Amino acid sequence: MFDMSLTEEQMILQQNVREFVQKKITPVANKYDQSGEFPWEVINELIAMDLHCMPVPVEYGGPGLDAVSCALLAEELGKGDAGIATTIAANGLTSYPVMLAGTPEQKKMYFDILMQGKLAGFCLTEPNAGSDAGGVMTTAVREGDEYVLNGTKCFITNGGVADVYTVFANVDIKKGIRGLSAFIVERSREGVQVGQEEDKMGIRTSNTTEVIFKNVRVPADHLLGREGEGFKIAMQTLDVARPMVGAISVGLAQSALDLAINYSKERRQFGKPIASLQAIQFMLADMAIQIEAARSMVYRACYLIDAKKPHGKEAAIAKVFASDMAMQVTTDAVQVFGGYGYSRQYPVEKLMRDAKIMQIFEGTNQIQRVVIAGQILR
Ligand code: COS
Repeated sequence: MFDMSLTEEQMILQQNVREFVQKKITPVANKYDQSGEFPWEVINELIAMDLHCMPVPVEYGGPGLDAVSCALLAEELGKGDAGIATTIAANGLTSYPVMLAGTPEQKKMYFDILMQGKLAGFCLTEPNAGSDAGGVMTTAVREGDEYVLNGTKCFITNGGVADVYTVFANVDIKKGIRGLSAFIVERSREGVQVGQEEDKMGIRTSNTTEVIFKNVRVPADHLLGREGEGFKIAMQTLDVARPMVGAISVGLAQSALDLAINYSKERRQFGKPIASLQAIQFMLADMAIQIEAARSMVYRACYLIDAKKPHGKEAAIAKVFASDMAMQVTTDAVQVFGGYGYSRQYPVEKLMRDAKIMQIFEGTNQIQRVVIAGQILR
C-alpha cells in the first residue's frame, strides 16, 4: 500500500495554488469560457511562479515537482478552470519526452526555453493518427547534419501559444512504428506554421490548433533518443501524463459537487431547501463517493510513478475512472440545479462541457481499456 499523507511542501503548494485559484481563476473563468480568448493574464502569473513547467528538474532551473505534487497542482487548477489546468498539464506532458530520452545538452536547450517563461506543445496526433498513434505520417528525412520535417499535426494543446514543440515524425514510413522518432522543434524555425484553431465545446480557455511543418530543418542533435524510439517515448510519456487528466477531472468534479451542495441548501421547493430531500442527498452522496474513489486512484498512480514502480495500467485506470466520474458528476450537478443548471447564467453547464474532453484526450477511454486489457492479459 502507499502513504496518502502529503509532505509539508506538498501541503504548502496545495494551499498556495488553492488561494491563487480562488482569487485569480474562479472570478474570470466564465468570462474566458464565453469569449474563447486565451487567458494570458492568468497564465503569465502562473509562469511568474514557475508553475507552468511543473516537472522540469531543479538542476535545469525548474521546480522539479514529483508526480504527486503535479497532480495536486492539476487538481487545484482544475477546480478553477479545466482549460487553464489543461494548458499547464500539457506543458508538463511536453517535457516528459525530453526528461525520458534527452541528453544533458538537449535538456538544457529545451528547459532553458521553458524557464524563460515559454509554453510548449506535444505534437503526436494527426488527422489519421489519433487512437492509432503509430500511424503518424509526418516524415523526418535525414539530410547531412539535419532532419527535414514535413507533415500536419492537429488538436495540439498550446499549438498557437507555444514557443517549442516535441514532435513525433517517421524517419522511414515503411518501418511503421519502428520508424517513429521524437524531435525538439522550436517554433521560430522556418516552415513551422500554426494552422486552424479549434472552436471547442469545452476547455475553451485552452488553445488547440493545427501545427504544420513544411520543409522544417532541425539539426540532427534535436533527435531525442535514437531513430525508431519515438513510439516508446510517446507511450512512456502518456503513462506519466494520464494521471494528470485524472487529477483535473477530480478538481472539476469537486467544483461541481461544491456548487451543487451550496445550491441545494439555498434552493427551496415544497417549503424547504432541496438539500433536505433524500433524492437530492443521495445524488450528492453518490457524487462524493465517486470523487473520493477517483482521487485515490489518481494519487496511487502518481505514488507509483514517484516510487519508480510499474504504473502504466494504474495510470490508465485512474484516467478512465476519473474522467467518466467527472462526466457523471457534472451531469448530476446540472440535474441538481434543474432548469437553472441548463442556463449559461449558472456555472455548472460549463463544467459538464469541460468534463467531456477528459474522456477523449490523452487516449480515449476505449484506448485506456486496450492498455489495461493488454496488461492484465499479458
Ligand atoms: N511503454 C513502453 N513501451 C510501450 C508501451 C509503454 N506504455 N506501450 C507499448 N509499448 C511498446 C510495446 O512494447 C511494443 O514494443 P515491441 O514491439 O518492441 O515489443 C510497441 O510499443 C508497440 O506496442 P503495441 O503493439 O501495444 O502498439 P499498438 O500499435 O497496438 O498501440 C496503443 C497501442 C493503442 C495503446 C497506442 O497506440 C495508444 O496509446 N494510442 C493512443 C494514443 C493517445 O493516447 N493519443 C492521445 C494524443 S497524445 S495527447
